[in-house]
Amino acid sequence: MNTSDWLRSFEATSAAALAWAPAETPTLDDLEKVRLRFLGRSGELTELLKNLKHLPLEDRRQFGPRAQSLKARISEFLERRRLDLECAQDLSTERSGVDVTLPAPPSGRGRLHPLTSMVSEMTEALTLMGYTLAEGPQVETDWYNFEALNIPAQHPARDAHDTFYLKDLPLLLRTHTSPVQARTMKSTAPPLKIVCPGRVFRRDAVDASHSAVFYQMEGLVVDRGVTFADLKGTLEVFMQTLLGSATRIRFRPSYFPFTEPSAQVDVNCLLCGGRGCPACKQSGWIEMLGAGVVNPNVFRLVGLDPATWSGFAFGIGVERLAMMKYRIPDIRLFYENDLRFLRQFDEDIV
Ligand code: 2U9
Repeated sequence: MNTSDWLRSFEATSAAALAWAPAETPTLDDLEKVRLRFLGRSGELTELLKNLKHLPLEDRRQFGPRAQSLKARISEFLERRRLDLECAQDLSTERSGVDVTLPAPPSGRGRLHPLTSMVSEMTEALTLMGYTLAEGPQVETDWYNFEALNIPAQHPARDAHDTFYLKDLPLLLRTHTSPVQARTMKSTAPPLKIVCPGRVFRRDAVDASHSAVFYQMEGLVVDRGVTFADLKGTLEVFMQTLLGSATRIRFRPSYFPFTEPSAQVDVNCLLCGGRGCPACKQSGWIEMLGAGVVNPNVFRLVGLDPATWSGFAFGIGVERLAMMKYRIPDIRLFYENDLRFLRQFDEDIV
């Protein structure tokens, strides 16, 4: 074969190779046919390369590299298409049983824990009435948790607080949120109107209505000339905001070391509408809050003059309210994080 014959073949092969367009959806077989046509043992390019040796040295030097580069281009192109095809086949539903075109399953939207939303709702009911949020540490000193609240050592009220003490430290886990109010009264000059929600701890035996960890919300107002009537009006509006405008409350005498006089406050039973049911022990009322007029001793302990300042305070258990509002029979449900329970509180996604 002379150079001009070789060149003619080379041009024809190049044109054929460059004109070759894969079928729209080539199969692996299509690709193999193309590979054999050009690069097979007696493929068009293979033959050309074999014939190179019959050309004069000069011509070999000139045309050899062009033929090699065409071979490399075809090889590389076919290899890339082969990998694409294999990949597509692996992903195909038939092969893998997985339809990669399906939309991903919803990842699930998080939401606030029902107790967190209950706390927010309760806090908002009071901030609407002009209260400010106040928070404090969960680990407290004996002074803020007890002494400042008129519960000195040996006071019988301490027994009811089954306290967790920290090992080797003069500290405890707060048994109520009242130390937050004591701290605020010491740090901030009255008048004050604060709402103090938070986690509290008691070494109680756990059952359907007791948990060693629970949430409380307390409110405190300190001003000149505050009366028991202000307390009654506030709690009525507070409960009506949370439970509906038909809600009624009633006061019964009680005792707390930090308030005098003190009261237990009941709301009419939501479950039976006041007619009487097992939840309200047939009375039509459910005990919901504790409250009272701030004891002058508490003012003195935090450095305020009880002749000038007066106030009222109240406390409410968050779980207890949520249990009545959502008819939850067992406090432990709030702390087990069973998704079947938590999902019942999913908000509508708009
Ligand atoms: C200061 C002065 C007075 C807070 C009060 C209650 C009544 C009360 C309980 C309700 C249910 C706690 O979660 S519960 O068990 N709370 O009955 N708390 S008056 O009085 C204060 C607090 C701080 C300085």
